[in-house]
Amino acid sequence: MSQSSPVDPAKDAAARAAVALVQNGMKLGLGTGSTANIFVDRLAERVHAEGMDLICASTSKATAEQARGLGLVVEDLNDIGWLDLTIDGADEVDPDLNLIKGGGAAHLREKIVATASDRMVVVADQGKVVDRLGAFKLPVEVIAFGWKTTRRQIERALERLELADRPVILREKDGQPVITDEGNLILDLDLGQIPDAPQLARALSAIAGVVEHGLFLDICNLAIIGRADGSVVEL
Ligand code: ABF
Repeated sequence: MSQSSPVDPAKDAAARAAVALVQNGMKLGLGTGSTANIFVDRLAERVHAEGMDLICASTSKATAEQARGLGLVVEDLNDIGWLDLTIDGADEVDPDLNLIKGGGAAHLREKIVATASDRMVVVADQGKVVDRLGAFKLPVEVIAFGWKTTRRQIERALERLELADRPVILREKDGQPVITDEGNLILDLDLGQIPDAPQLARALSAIAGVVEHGLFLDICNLAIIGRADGSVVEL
């Protein structure tokens, strides 16, 4: 195990169930975050126990380091080309399998990897399941150049969508802006509720300076939701 803290039983249950979906010879996308990390741990256990051959692409430097440290083969997505399956975490999952991702600041690579996969499966604990997306602050990765202007454009877009006065917050850690693996910044949109996610996604994607938003619409094929008692449900 690569975790030093006790493993959350709900996340572990989801991760174990996802490992069962992996078949020998697959090209596999590896997600980012604590649940994806548990999946990578469990995957490595199975790969070594069964002598499986897999080629993995990672959604972050952190997961690539973890996976390689556990003896998994991680290659550049450009060299792999296309993936059979990606397993990743999420910040919110709605009943239609639409997601908010990006709490770990990795949603740009996560979306590239997920959409280069035949199948994308989310692993999450019950707390991530919502009726409607938006309580989790929506992450938007933006170019550092002119980011304050980009923020203003986002605020204007929100006004047009009757989401005026919702805070758009530069993500910081230890008093410094968070820098993504691609060298960009993150703006977190505190929306409370998203009335029309496709409309918001289109509006954000149309803004110069926005690299990618954390709405994953019609990308996820299955969500494996773990519960504290070790059981799982599928959405
Ligand atoms: C990544 O990790 C994200 O897109 C999401 O933000 C986060 C979920 O992390 P955790 O599993 O730790 O809740 O998948």
